[in-house]
Amino acid sequence: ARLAAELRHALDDGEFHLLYQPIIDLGSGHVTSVESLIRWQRADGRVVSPADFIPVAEETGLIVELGAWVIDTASAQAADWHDRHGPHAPKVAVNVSARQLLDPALPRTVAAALARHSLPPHRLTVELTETAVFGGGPALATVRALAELGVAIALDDFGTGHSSLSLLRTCPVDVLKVDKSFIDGLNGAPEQEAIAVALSGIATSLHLRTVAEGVETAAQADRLRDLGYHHAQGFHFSRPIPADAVDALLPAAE
Ligand code: G
Ligand code: G
Ligand code: MN
Ligand code: NA
Repeated sequence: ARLAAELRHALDDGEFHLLYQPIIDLGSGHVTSVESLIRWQRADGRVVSPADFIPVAEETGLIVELGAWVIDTASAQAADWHDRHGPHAPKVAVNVSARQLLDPALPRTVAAALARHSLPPHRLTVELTETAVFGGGPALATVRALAELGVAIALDDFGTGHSSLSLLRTCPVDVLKVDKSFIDGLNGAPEQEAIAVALSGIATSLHLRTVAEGVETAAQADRLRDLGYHHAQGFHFSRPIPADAVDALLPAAE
């Protein structure tokens, strides 16, 4: 209960900020998009991980307001990069939790942020987990409404949730983010590698883009390129970093 009250004040006092983790095109080596990841820096300077406060924000429902702040802030940043770098600007992904997806106003929240910042919809990606979408009903209807806005839909932590394959038929999906647990097994664990290979094949046949998550070594990156993965993300390339540090990784604006 105390944490819940503190989160409320933190939002009012502007104690949240976003970091951005680069997502790299394995072919060109360029940063083509970034995933926004929220951080809470308390007044005393301590940084709290979202793993510790997102579940509380979900339980209390504050995630709806906090999520709207994330969507607006990430859209503003995406528009700023787009203004300065044009077609070479990184696209920006936001994480949306199960509770947010049950809010029927979510598509309006996203549409308002796009309009406020004049951001072309395809420059924003919404990351959802299979589990959040699973079960169809209102969550699935909301995903369809988001897709109709023109934002990209990514399935996060893919392969670890429920109902993976039937979901690819019923849910509009553009990007599969293959979970780190399968990537960890490359160069050593044949069964994990077999799954990473199969997921790449499925994605390619369905014309989905693939992002390998949690890439920590050059050997994994090389193997993923050979396996036909399009994009990769992980500490091997970059940790989550502030927006101005992303700028330094982009080709100089014309
Ligand atoms: O950045 P880090 O790896 O510590 O993130 C931990 C977890 O918090 C991940 O599951 C990530 O998806 C989630 N997370 C990070 N930022 C956000 C956010 O803005 N909104 C939601 N709903 N989840 C987030
Ligand atoms: O659930 P989601 O995929 O949104 O979680 C993103 C989380 O994964 C972030 O907290 C981020 O810090 C973390 N992460 C990103 N790349 C790596 C990596 O290469 N290794 C590890 N251990 N964690 C990573
Ligand atoms: Mn994610
Ligand atoms: Na993930």
